Amino acid sequence: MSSTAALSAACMWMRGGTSKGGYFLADDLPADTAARDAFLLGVMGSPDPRQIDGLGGADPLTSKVAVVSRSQRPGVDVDYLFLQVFVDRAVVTDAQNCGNILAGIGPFAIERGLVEASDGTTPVTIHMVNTGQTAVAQVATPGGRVRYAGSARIDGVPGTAAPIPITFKDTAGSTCGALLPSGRAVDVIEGVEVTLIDNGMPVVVMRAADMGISGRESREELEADAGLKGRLEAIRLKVGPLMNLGDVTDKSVPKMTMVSAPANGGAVSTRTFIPHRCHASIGVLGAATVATACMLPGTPAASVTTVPAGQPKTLEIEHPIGSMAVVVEQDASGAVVGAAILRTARKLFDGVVFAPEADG
Ligand code: NQM
Repeated sequence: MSSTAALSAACMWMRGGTSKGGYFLADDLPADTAARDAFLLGVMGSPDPRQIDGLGGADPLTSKVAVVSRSQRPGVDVDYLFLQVFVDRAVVTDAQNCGNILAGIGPFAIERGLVEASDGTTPVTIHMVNTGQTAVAQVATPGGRVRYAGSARIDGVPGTAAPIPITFKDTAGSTCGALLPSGRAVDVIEGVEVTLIDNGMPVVVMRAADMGISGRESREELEADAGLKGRLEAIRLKVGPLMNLGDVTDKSVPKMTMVSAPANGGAVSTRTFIPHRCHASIGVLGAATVATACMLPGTPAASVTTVPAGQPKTLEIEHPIGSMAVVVEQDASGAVVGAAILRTARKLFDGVVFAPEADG
């Protein structure tokens, strides 16, 4: 990190899944958390709804940061800390993880020399610092170099790219301490049946119909619905303590997912607030958590889900612009103990990024 007045740092901008943001080596950022966060707010141009003086894309999905370092943990290649930089508030939070930005971690770690690539496919084992779990990403590395081009397609990203399959294990209770932090599969909050659940991401799952929507609306229609947003936020603020998240006023969790019967042959249809903007599609760990809720008998999600036959089960989680396939791994009792998803990523820019200089 430069010590000149204009704070600057080496940075790679990447699309990870359906999100994008800045990827940094931990050593290239200030060690002091307050200084790091101030720098990152400057890089993104926050707080400002347009992020006009920075690189953020005026959307929570494009105002994201990954901080990566070589791991000291046995059997783990790299540590990945995710930071959400709020768009219109001066807040940087590590209170959530991000499975989309995770998709760029393997390629970034190889590009920066933290992981040696094999000729073919290189598995990268990633410790997710925010929640303490491990994910394994398979990166295409023909000839020992990261290959971004390929034939995999994910909904929400035009064209095709090299596949990056990612597997997760032991994600139950990642942030809330238990899969069902209230101890129940169904709670009634503000008169609405909800499932408070965390299988990698804290999520409140409720029926779209119970929130007065069909569940077929577009992101834009839902964001224009002030009444719906008010009802969602009232539920969210109430469940924070029940989910062991405390006061969630300034937190980006829990996510709020409204479910309805599948519209396109998938398992379930979703519309998710993250938590104040409607997600253009759905988050990765968010989708894994919703898939887990769908498998829990008696829940609002189970009541609208079509569970596919066969093993392992692949649940197509439909969202506003397509679907995300979540392959769930179950134990003998049927409990979900692992999940796998497919993502892609692309290097967009590699260079030096600047935060504004202090005046005077
Ligand atoms: O749930 C957005 C995203 C995410 C998170 C959000 C994510 C995940 O799509 O793992 O990927 O829910 O804030 O990047």
